[in-house]
Amino acid sequence: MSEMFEFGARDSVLVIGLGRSGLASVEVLRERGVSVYATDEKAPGELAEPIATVERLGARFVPPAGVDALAARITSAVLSPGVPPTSPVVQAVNRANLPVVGEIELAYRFCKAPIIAVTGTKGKSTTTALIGHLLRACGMNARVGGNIGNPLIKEVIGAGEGDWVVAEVSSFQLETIRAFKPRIAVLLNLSPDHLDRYYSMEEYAEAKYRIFANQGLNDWFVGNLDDPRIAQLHWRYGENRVQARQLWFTLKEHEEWATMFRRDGTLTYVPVAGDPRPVSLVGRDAIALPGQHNVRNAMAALLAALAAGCEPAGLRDAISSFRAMPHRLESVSEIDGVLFVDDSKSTNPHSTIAALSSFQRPVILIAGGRAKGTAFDELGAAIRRRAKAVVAIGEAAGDIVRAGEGVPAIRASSMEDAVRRARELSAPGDVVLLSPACASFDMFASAEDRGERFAAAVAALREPAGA
Ligand code: UMA
Repeated sequence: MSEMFEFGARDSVLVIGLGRSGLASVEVLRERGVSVYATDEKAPGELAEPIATVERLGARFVPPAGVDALAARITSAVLSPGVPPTSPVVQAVNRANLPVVGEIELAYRFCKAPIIAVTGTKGKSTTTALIGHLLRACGMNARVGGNIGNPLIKEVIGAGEGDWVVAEVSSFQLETIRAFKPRIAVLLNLSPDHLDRYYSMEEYAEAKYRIFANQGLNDWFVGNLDDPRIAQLHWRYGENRVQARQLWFTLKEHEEWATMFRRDGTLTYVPVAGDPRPVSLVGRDAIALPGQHNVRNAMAALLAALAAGCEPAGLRDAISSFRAMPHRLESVSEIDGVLFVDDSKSTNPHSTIAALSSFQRPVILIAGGRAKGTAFDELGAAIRRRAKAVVAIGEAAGDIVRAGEGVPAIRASSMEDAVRRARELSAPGDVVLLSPACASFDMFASAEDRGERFAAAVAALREPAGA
């Protein structure tokens, strides 16, 4: 186990990055009487607001160039997930041999409640929210946070020993854990993503595997047996790297090592204690989320909830009342028989491939944005299989058009233009699907902003200009 260091009144901590994660860390550390310095590599002209917040909280802003000199006066640093370890500020702290951890580690140190942590390339937020929903429906107190949007550190403060904290954790956040040890770790799937930050798929997968690195025999690991990069963690298929008790799920009808599988279309569970006869848990129809990938997300969430102590009977009712989250295969509107679906949170090709296979109707795909170093070949094959037409946007528009060669494609200059053109290409019975396969930052403030602009453009189709 790595060395333990404190975050107490005698410590001085540098918080790096002043977005949601960094500002929440400053706030909680200050509440605990820690001396806090904060830095951010944004252009000085854009820093007025975060500096004002930091100062209001009683912390001091230090420009990046001042971090080398500051290093002698601090005991550790808390790093925001979006700041890569290669950043000059992180390098300056490393040169001084000081511990650098992330907000997730900080949250873990302050957390009294057991943690359920969820990671994977896609489906993290849906699964995290679903676990929170299932636990609450079973009468437990569950707080949900992390990569899903609200910093985990704010959620753990106030959570008691009898509560649960459900955390969505990204590979970026897992890079900077040390002692973080979830009671239940969920690993959903692994496909290429963030290859602008990682040198290889292997390096990315290793960051994700950190979710179970500190787990012991009393903890639980929930894994996807259908994903080869995860199945290899099962002793039967490869290395036995997971110390925790293991719960595996598969979409197959039966699989010897699975704790949850499908039997006659019903999600079926093999109890790990007591009577080992399989229990029919819920039918596919009870899960009001489109796509096979969401059946896997539901299996993972059900296993996590069972490991947390939920009773199967309570889970049956609970799962049917869960609805899609905003910007994740969210039906926005139906106009003259054309369904408009917002899947703006699909920021990598594999999410978009899953979205394309979720519909049995012709799809007009709106995709593109800022690519994240991932290849588009597999997406191109899925476009050819599933899409009737493509409307490409943003920096990656050319790559998307090239990948889907053979399928009619046009480029659009804005979201409004893209929605208008997709509407022109559509016929009753079609789906217009925004599922970009890319990050949003070339044209929008965030993936949420992109989804909202899509919904607004769809609403405008109902009200012709000047009406
Ligand atoms: N910054 C630097 N140097 C850099 C990069 C950024 O100083 O090299 C500064 C920026 O100027 C900015 C701040 O750091 O002021 C932003 O920090 P951040 O990028 O870590 O963003 P936060 O607002 O703190 O949001 C983070 C997560 N962002 C990332 O991981 C990129 C959010 O996940 C998360 O919801 C939030 O903490 C609360 O936990 C978002 C995300 O895109 C949704 N995650 C990636 C994904 O899902 O693919 C991993």
